[in-house]
Amino acid sequence: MHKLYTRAGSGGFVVEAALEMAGVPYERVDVTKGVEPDDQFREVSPLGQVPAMVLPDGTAMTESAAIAQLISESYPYARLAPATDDAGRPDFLRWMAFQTSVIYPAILRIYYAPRYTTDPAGIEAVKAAAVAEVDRAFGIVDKALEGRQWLTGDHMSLADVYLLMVVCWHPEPRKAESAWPDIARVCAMLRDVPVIKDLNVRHELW
Ligand SMILES: N[C@@H](CCC(=O)N[C@@H](CS)C(=O)NCC(=O)O)C(=O)O
Repeated sequence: MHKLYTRAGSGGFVVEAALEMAGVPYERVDVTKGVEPDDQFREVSPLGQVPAMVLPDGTAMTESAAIAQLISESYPYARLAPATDDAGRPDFLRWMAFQTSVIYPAILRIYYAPRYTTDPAGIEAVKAAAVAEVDRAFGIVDKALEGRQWLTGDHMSLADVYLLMVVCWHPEPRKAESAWPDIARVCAMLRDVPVIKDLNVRHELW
């Protein structure tokens, strides 16, 4: 069985959504924020971060986007991502990578700002620059959504679920409604998907 190290409100959200949408049973291990990781968790996740997953064959994996993508490939019947020969595949790969390499790290700079400067007086500046970077990135995603239903075209994918998650982490979680209307539209559709709605009872993202 898959074993998922996660925490409410964390990047574990997209992985839990993927497993649940695919109907894959998994064991959830809740990792408490701020508590020094024990040796077993550190072995699975050297940075002590969630999500981290141990596959049924014992392989350990970190990185939310990589885990989500692996699940989509392992259970293609769930249609969590466009197939490799689908026209939506390049967009899927692009937006998963963009979100995990541009948006997620910028959000970490907001909430873990002291890690990103050796100057205590610079913390607020780190946060302000990170918010500006997140806003710029959401502007790019919003533009890409113009005239299309989902990030990859006509079918919802994990790239959209990832987007909902990172939008909810914005320090002004309702900003999408006024600033990024197409992102707000996609998020509204997702909040009505039963699995996502149920998952939010635990994650309280919105
Ligand atoms: N690149 C990683 C980032 C994971 C990450 O930063 N997770 C946060 C929670 S959302 C965490 O566990 N932070 C604890 C820490 O860094 O000490 C991913 O995409 O999974």
